[in-house]
Amino acid sequence: MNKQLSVIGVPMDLGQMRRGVDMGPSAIRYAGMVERLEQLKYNIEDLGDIEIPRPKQNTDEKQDNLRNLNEIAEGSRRLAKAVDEVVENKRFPLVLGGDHSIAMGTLAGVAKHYENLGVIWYDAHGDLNTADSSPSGNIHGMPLAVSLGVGHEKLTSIHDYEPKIKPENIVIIGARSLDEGERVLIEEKGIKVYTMHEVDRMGMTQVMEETVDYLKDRTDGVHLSLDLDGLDPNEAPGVGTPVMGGLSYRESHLAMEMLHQSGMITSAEFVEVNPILDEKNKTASVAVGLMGSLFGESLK
Ligand code: Z70
Ligand code: MN
Ligand code: MN
Ligand code: MN
Repeated sequence: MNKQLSVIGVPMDLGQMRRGVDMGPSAIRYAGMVERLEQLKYNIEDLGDIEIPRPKQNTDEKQDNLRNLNEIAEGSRRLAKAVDEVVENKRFPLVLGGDHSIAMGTLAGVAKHYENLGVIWYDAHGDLNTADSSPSGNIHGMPLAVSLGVGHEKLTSIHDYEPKIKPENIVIIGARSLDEGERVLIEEKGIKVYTMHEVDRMGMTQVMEETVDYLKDRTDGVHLSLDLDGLDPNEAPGVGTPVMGGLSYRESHLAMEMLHQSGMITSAEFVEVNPILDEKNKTASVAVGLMGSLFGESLK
């Protein structure tokens, strides 16, 4: 794995309705991220936080079923530029959310540098909605569709190219809440999904072996987009949209350890940590622990 890490915080809370997720980057840093990764002999450069525009209109107002469209598009452009520069400098971008809408900017910055960027989407949700299919108008439910080039032009065109990724290079893990339009898109595009049903039947070991196997031949880099709500809310309570029956702490560490062993991860983001909804920074600590496993902590 690339030992040169650049950390970028994204205090974004405009992609959904719960305030507080903009404090996610601070909570993750406060949980000891830098110290943890320095122990693993990484060189860490913290680039601080991206400035996110404040919405002019009331956040409750949603134009075209796309709440805060212009502010999110602008924030994503700024993030894409910063991430692009990190990859350009041959460093590993580690992005801290913020709600999951930030993945549009992260992927825009990363995918430019790869022919076939793989994406592991570790999440209770598919985040494959469009303005037409979204039940909420919340853009954090749309970033994976947008990155495929499906959605509003102001979002799909971020960083001046599209699409960012190809459907056959995506693996979704932990899904247990998919809207009707998202199921249609998964079917239409042939996206690989391991729902909780498959995780329970096959076990996380086989899910990760298959995921690594599937991505290793077809991709030239892999981005991990980890939404903390992929985990069970008993173990990661500080998230805006908890869904019961999630991936366990143990399964998640195993998944991160196996990704480390694969050596295939070239960028990562940890999103949806909301310290206001958390219990004593538990979810941020879980995020930092998972980073530890992803970046190579081991007991032997
Ligand atoms: C729902 C929507 C979502 C995250 C919730 C929820 C989407 N599918 N994404 N929490 N991270 O509103 O589109
Ligand atoms: Mn570049
Ligand atoms: Mn998500
Ligand atoms: Mn989610």
